[in-house]
Amino acid sequence: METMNTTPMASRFTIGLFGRRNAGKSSLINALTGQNIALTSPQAGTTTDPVYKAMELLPIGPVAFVDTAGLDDEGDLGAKRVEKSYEVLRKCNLAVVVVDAAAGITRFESDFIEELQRRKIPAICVVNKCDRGAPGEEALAKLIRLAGIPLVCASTVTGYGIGEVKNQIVANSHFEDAEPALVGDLIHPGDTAVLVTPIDKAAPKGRLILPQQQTIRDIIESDAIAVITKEHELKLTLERLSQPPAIVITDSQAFLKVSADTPPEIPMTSFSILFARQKGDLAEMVRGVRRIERLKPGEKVLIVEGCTHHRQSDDIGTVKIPRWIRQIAGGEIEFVWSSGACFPKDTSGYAVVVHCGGCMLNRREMQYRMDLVREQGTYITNYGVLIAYVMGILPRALAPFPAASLALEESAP
Ligand SMILES: Nc1nc2c(ncn2[C@@H]2O[C@H](COP(=O)(O)OP(=O)(O)OP(=O)(O)O)[C@@H](O)[C@H]2O)c(=O)[nH]1
Ligand SMILES: [Mg+2]
Repeated sequence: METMNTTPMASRFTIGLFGRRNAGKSSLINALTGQNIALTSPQAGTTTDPVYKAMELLPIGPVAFVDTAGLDDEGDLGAKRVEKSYEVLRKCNLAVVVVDAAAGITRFESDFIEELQRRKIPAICVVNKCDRGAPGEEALAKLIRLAGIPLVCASTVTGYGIGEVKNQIVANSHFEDAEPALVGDLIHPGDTAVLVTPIDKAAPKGRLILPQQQTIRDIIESDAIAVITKEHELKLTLERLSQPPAIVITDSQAFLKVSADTPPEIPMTSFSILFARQKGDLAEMVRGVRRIERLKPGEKVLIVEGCTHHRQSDDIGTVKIPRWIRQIAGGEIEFVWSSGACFPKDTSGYAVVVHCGGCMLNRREMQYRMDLVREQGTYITNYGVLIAYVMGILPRALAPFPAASLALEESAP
């Protein structure tokens, strides 16, 4: 379970273990971590749901291993489990495909590796149970050819090859798709950044929400100073500072007041715009909001929430956003909602996808969703960009980001 004292799961380098039932996926997690944390047994189908195990794996740092159900599970329930194993891919930075040396690579592994390549997820293959007989030269060549990814022979029972599995995990872990800066590139050491976080009935008790925590962390890590206030004290806060802050960052719901209370020469943006930039492509989100301006009555809009953890009665995704979009479009628009893991593979029937901030999604998953939508000729935007647009302050909120500002001008109707 994620707590305030651990690295958030979405920020951990996530390593999924996949393979047929009984291949030794759970045993491999135990061997890699040196702990007995995953349940193993000779019974096929021991692991039924994805299980996340957070740990430190040097030199990578905080990682999460994901143990999954077998790719060859059968029956209605089995098919659902296989689907869940595939869903884990949306969070994976690296996949380990585990194969029983005696069984070799079949269409279960090949289909899966194909999906990995489609999603551009780096992967390695572990040929397990080599204590019972390692593949000969010819068999090994065939396995390497069929897998098409780096391959290691190992045994979780004797420990043979486990060190090499670790080496290959490290060698194939690509960090170029690690998350870029949140605010670090907008501030200098010694700068002050003012954060505005309304505390209303929707705010969680006794703490700040994850995007706020992460922004504070990024500011102090940049040797800058974070000053945090509610929207009502913003004016006073700015008066008290002896120098104007480098930036004011607000929760979208306080946009109007914060924009009014922040002098125009001080850059101002929102948490959700910062996250939209970090996780995806802000310029593309801006083009998506422009597409909403061109909506015609009868067109369809998909609203996607990455998680369901802060649903309220006057829900932004179910009430406010549809209302705003109908107003912008000036007519009846058909809305469809999806949430959690179920991002539809086919979005071609929609004019625009409106996505939540995606605080529970990692950058890779957000990129995958954006690519999918783009390939199908659909537009995408997100809550934060749309709210800024509706409030009439999108140009100001985008001013710190030249590429996105340009996209806003270029895509003007
Ligand atoms: N001989 C031998 N047996 C192994 C090895 N690794 C795992 N096993 C055994 O294979 C069986 C299945 O191991 P698990 O780790 O539960 O396999 P799994 O892939 O997680 O299986 P499911 O959860 O059922 O999909 C257990 O009886 C393990 O003890 C190995 O390297 N050599
Ligand atoms: Mg298992």
